[in-house]
Amino acid sequence: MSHPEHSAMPSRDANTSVRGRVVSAHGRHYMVELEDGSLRQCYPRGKRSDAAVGDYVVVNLQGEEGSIERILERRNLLYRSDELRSKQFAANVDRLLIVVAPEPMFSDDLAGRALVGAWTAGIEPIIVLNKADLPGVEVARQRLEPLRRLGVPLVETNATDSEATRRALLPLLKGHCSLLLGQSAMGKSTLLNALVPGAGAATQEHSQALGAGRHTTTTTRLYRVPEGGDLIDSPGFQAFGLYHLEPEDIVRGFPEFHKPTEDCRFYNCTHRHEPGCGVLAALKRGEISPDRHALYTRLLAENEARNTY
Ligand SMILES: Nc1nc2c(ncn2[C@@H]2O[C@H](COP(=O)(O)OP(=O)(O)O)[C@@H](O)[C@H]2O)c(=O)[nH]1
Ligand SMILES: [Mg+2]
Ligand SMILES: [Zn+2]
Repeated sequence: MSHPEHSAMPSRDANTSVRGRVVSAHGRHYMVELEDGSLRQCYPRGKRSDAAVGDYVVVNLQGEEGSIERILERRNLLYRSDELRSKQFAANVDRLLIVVAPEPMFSDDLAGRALVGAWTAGIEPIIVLNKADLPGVEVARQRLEPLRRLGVPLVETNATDSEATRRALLPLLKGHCSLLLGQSAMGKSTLLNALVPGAGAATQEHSQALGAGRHTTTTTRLYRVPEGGDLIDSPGFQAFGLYHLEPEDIVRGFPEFHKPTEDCRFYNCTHRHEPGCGVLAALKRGEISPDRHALYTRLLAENEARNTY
C-alpha cells in the first residue's frame, strides 16, 4: 500500500500533507493526532470513509480541518461483519483485552468469537474477567476454563478498585496498542477510567466535537496511557459476525484443532461429520471442548450461508 506518488496530490500543496494517527471515529468524522501532538478534526477525502481508529494516515491540512488523503499500510484490522455490513473495531492492534464479567453473565459465544477474531487477525488475546468481587465469579471462571486451557492469559479485576486494576493491567499495556472489547455493562468504561484518569471527561468533549452527542458509547477512541502504551476503548457490541472469514481462516481461530487435523483422513475434511476426522476423535477423547467445536460449526454454517447468496 505504499504509493509515494500518492502523497503529492495534483493541485494540492504537498507541504500541507502531514502524517497522523486516527484517535477517534464517528461516522465520517475523525479526530487525528498529528505528528506534533495536536489534534485535528478530519474528513475522508472521497465518499468512502474506511479509516479506522489506530490507523496511521496522511492528512492534508485545510485551515482548521483536514482531509484524510490515504491510510498507511495496516499491521492488522479487527472487524466484525454480518450478511449486511461490516463494522471496524480498530487497526494496528497488538493486544485484544476481551472484557467479561459474571453480572450480567457474559456470552460464551461472543467471547469465543472475539477470540477467533483476534487470532485470525494476528492479535494477541487476553481475557479480563472483571467484577471479580461479585459472587458469580466462580461460575464465570468455570465458563472460561476451556479458553484458559488453550493458554489464553486470564486476568481478574475489580474495576471499582482502581489501584488494584492499575497494578494488574498497566504492565500489560506498556509498549503496546491494546483494544478494550466487550459486551455492554462488563465494565469497560470503569476499567478505562482506572487506567487513564480523566478519560471519561475527555471522551465527552471528543464526542461533542465530533457531533456524537453526550452518548460516548457510540465512539471508538484511542487514549495514551500515561504510564506507557495506547488503549482503545470501543462501544459494547451485541453481535460479532465473522462472515468475512473463509473456512481456512476459521480453523486458524481454533489453534487446538491444528495437531488433531494432521490425523484427518481427507485433506478437505471440515471436521464436522467426516469419517476418520482427527478433530472429532480429539473431541470424543475430551481433548477439545464441545463448546469450542460447536462455535466452530456455527461459524462454518454462517460462512456457507453467505456463500449461497
Ligand atoms: N462490583 C463491580 N461493579 C463494577 C465493576 N466494574 C464495573 N462495575 C459496574 O458495572 C456497571 C457497568 O460498568 P461500565 O464501566 O459502564 O460498563 P461498560 O458498558 O462495559 O462500559 C457500572 O455500574 C459499574 O459501576 C467491578 O469490577 N465490580
Ligand atoms: Mg461504556
Ligand atoms: Zn477433520
